Amino acid sequence: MEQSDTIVACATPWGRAAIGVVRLSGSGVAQVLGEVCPRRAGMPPARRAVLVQLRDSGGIFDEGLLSWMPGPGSYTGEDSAEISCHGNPLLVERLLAACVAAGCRVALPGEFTRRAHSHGRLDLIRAEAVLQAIEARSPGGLELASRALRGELGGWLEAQRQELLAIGAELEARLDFPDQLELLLDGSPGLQDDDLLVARILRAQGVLAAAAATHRRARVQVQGARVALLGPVNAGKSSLFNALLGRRRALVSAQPGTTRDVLEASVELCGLPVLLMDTAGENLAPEELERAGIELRDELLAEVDLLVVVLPAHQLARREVAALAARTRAHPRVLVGNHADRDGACFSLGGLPLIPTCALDGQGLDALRGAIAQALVGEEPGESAAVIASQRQHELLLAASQRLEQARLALVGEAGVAVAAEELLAALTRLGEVSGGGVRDEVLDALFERFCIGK
Ligand SMILES: Nc1nc2c(ncn2[C@@H]2O[C@H](COP(=O)(O)OP(=O)(O)OP(=O)(O)O)[C@@H](O)[C@H]2O)c(=O)[nH]1
Ligand SMILES: [Mg+2]
Repeated sequence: MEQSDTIVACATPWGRAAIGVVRLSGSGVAQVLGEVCPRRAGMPPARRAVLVQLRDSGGIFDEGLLSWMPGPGSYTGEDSAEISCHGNPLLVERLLAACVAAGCRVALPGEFTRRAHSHGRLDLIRAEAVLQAIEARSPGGLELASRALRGELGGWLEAQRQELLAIGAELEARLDFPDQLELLLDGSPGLQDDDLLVARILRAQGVLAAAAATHRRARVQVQGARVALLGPVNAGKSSLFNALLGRRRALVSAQPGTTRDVLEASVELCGLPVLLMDTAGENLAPEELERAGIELRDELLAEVDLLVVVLPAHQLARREVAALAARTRAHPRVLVGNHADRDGACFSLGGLPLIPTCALDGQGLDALRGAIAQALVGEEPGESAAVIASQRQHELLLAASQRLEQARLALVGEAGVAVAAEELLAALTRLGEVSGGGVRDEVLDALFERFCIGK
């Protein structure tokens, strides 16, 4: 991948639509435009849409709107352009081919945003926020992305960095002037005694740890979670699936083995976007078709974030129940005792509590929704001014807070000021990496690969 290439990509989804948008970036854009949509008047005014005719070696094939955005004030920091043509994939394809014939290379996923980052137009926090804005599956996730894009997260991070720098200066002073510290402490109101410094490190560490702890909920808000209902045949999985969705999506019947294919539907549970899946029931002696359904279900289980194991509360002695309880032990799961309205219903299995539900009258559904949300995101995190949706940022903040903890322990223990100063420096480095300082190329590769082509 050459940074100097002029790149082109379609920035809208593939398919028929009102328009299709093709994006270009790089030093050769003006020349490419001169071939693909030449104007007698030369280059159009910057950042204004003008009507142009699109042409290739076969002649004029469409007309569209061209926006010319010369660097360095563009998204990528390079000369850039966007051409909106009519939204037929054949036309978009032809426009892309015309740009390639005029000297462009087709862009890699995320390459426009990566260029924006390498030209200093976007730090990594905002580049990741762009990705979140595209990926977000809930209004809450969009809000997080928008706040990070507006620089709130970056501002918060900078404030933490300044605080660590100030703590670092205090540590350095203790290292540089160990003998004169008494004197310095007396003479300089900026220098505090060790207890205050330790408290200050503890506070900074708590702030970083609290921000890192917001990650589980934020990640689900942005990416959504996959939750599968499974259980013995006739336990009422499809009935619960319908009840949670609030509409009749799955077939329900008293005949065991009703569900065979995996059914999926999106639903919001306690404000979290969830892809809910209904699956074929566990049956110890399945007929062939049912067995195929069970295989399909088992393939899927590796990919889900949470299992809702639906058990018939009035028939917990069934062999399928014990088999399922054992088989799902290692998965994150919520155990449900459905058919709570039946005689003999029991809500404990081998000492584990079951959430009582009745899919017919909706009893226990709110408790089930709450238990699913709780299992997905854990306890509500405590107050934090920053919310972290990116796994990468989460790990860095956690690492920084752990380094601060080490710094504090060094200061109160045997290790001493020099070790504390080293740990503090390491925490600062981690913090710097959040916005992109000193981040290795492989990390950038992995990050931008997750973008779509054309972004
Ligand atoms: N009394 C009572 N009946 C229920 C309850 N939930 C489901 N049923 C009934 O149990 C039967 C089986 O329900 P389904 O939802 O199809 O069960 P399933 O687990 O999806 O079954 P398979 O797809 O065959 O694995 C139907 O007749 C439902 O009406 C409940 O909570 N109480
Ligand atoms: Mg079913």
